[in-house]
Amino acid sequence: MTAYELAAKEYAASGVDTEAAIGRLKEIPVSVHCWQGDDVIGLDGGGSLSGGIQTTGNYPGRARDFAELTADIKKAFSLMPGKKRLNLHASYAVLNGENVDRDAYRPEHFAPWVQFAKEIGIAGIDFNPTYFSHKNVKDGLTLSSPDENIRKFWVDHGIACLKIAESFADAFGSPCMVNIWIPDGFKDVPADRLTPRLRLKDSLDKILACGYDRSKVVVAVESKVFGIGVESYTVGSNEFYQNYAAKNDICCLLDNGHYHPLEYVSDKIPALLAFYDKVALHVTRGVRWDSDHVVLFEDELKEIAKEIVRNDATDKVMIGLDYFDASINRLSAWVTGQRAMQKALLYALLIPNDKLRALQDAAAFTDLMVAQEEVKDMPFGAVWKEYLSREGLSEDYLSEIKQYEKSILKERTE
Ligand code: RNT
Ligand code: ZN
Repeated sequence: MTAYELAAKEYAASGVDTEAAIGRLKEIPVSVHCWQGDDVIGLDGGGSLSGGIQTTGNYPGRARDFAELTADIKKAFSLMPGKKRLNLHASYAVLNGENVDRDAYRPEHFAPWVQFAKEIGIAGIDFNPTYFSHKNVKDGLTLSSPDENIRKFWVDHGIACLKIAESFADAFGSPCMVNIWIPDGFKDVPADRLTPRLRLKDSLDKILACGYDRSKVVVAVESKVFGIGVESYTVGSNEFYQNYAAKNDICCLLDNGHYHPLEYVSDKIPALLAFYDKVALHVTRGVRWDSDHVVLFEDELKEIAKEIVRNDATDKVMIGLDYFDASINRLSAWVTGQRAMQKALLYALLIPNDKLRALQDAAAFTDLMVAQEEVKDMPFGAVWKEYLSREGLSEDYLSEIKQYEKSILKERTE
């Protein structure tokens, strides 16, 4: 018997069908962010990152233009198992020298991305207006700015992005998720916490009133607790956005780096599933702060995956990745994080969830504890390897990436 056959037998004895798990896993889309490839710099000219988020490190080989970024994405995606979507920021517009600002971007500025995504067999594109790294971030504020012209510019940017998102939905026949995150906040104690939030509310109302097609575009709002240089107050806080989303029938995006350290997104997912049809995620790994380290196969990631799988919410929870490490090979960062997400989903699919739920309902907590411990030393690795080989991949992705580093990345000198 092969290692997989032995594993399948052992799982079957605990009531788990490994074939069904593998079959489900390859259908769960993961939206992979484009911004790991270039340290969130973008292609539309800013050149540096602002907004209280930060990449650290100076590993050679950063993608500097559309051609380099797409080449890296193509290579990295070829080493990722499962169904992939591509998550783009508006700052990745391909402008070809045209003098146009973010309030007037059009679908044609992203046509090369659509073509590229189709060429490499991507299932769909998701989108993000870019409210940072731009001269119109005035005094750290965008949609909540007291300056009406600034607010108008960013409202128009939001509307432009919804139109672009519709074009992505049309191109792939698959709805596009648009996530709104703004960096707005204050470094030190504010004199007024309400008015900026009322201005943000009004700006969002104006964006949503543009008449976008809700069957094609799913809008999400992403809250945050604090950013670097904006430690004391965040306009788009959790309570603000959760209420805004509920009242306006849009959805919340939970980034697991955006809460106090002992608040868990795995616990927030089922809370929101009780009220919302859709919940969006930015899966990341914060080390002491929202540091966006590469996602690893760790406990909280497993808990997040469990909440998606055991609540039958694989079509309700839109999984997106959001991390950026500039201190290591960027392709390896991409693949390691995406594979970790897939591993966590497989791990959750291989848990006898009905059995465990029944123990909980029967208040059989002793049995439940023991059964949950047993899950941890099941032969997960053999099923993972089998899944990879059926996806045409092996466990080793690093040798290929090192080869690519040698032949392609080394040639890129700043
Ligand atoms: C920032 C948010 C946001 C960004 C990306 C680039 O704290 O997490 O989602 O990381 O949009
Ligand atoms: Zn995020």
